[in-house]
Amino acid sequence: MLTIYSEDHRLQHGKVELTGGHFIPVVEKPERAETILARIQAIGLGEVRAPERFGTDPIARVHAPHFIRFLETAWDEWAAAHGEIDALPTNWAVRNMRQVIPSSIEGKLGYYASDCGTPITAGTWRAALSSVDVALTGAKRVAADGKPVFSLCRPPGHHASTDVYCGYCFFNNAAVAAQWFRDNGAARVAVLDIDYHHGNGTQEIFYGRDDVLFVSLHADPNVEYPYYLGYAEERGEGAGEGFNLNLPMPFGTIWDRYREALDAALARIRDYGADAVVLSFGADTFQEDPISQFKLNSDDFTRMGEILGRGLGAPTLTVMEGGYAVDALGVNVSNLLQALDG
Ligand code: Q9C
Ligand code: ZN
Repeated sequence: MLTIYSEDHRLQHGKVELTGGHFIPVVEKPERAETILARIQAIGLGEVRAPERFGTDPIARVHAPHFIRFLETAWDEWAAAHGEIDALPTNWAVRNMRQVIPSSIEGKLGYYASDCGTPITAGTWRAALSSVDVALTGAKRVAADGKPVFSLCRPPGHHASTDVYCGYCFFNNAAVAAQWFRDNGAARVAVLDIDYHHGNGTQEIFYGRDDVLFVSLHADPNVEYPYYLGYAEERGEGAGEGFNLNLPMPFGTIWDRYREALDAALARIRDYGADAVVLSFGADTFQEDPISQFKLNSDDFTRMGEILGRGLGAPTLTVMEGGYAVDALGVNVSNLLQALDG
């Protein structure tokens, strides 16, 4: 399988996130992508290619222009006020206040972010742009010959919505790629999100639409991030009603339970008749993931890949999302990709 990879991801290396009352080293770190790349090369999965540059136009098809502009300028505004230290928000535009965009960078951070775990650094803008390029280059290849492609995106994307960044995500790589498929000949696109966390950003972006089906398997948001979206009763709205399927599962979920949800997801996608599929793939469903509570093992990723390879029924772009057990990440990701490739 062809892999698309850019070393620009290293430009995103935040120092700390606020978790459980402590500032801890950011869990979403460059070693993640490095170890996946090393494993792909070690097993000879296939060619590894650098991305083309697409610029911001395809991003603006799913993200608000003012949000794109904010991410472009946030570091300079922050550094002018605070110096060379990661930017984290400390105030939020919650329910009982107004949705205004203040001119102060402090106010903007709280307007555009929804957590205190997604630092903006000197390299965030370039890393986030490159990550989208990695996804789009993969999409272009899939559209050209129908063969599966792996876009080794970093930073991840599925928590980023139209105009909010969070959950280590800035631009929604999978959503930009799905929209690119729509804009380049695919009438119906399905996004299957198998990251441990609900893909709240992708859901929000496509919630009112029937031309992009969103299906997500994830930990129950009652007890897991992102907490405020990802419940089973969210089925889409307006023209999009019936085109959003959430399959939340409890802490401790093992393969037998996961497989049932995967079968339901694949049945929905086949019934939809997608012309292209974007697989938002997080390996944080792994039993040793440091921030997650599912119990899949490394062989389960092979099983998952086999089922996906047989069941997706349309040309598939796999986009990397989460997965934080760095020691096993290369094996888990390559297990899925090798099995997916048949
Ligand atoms: N410090 C992905 O897997 N944790 N994102 C919030 C704030 C957020 C995970 C804690 C976990 C996000 C792409
Ligand atoms: Zn995740």
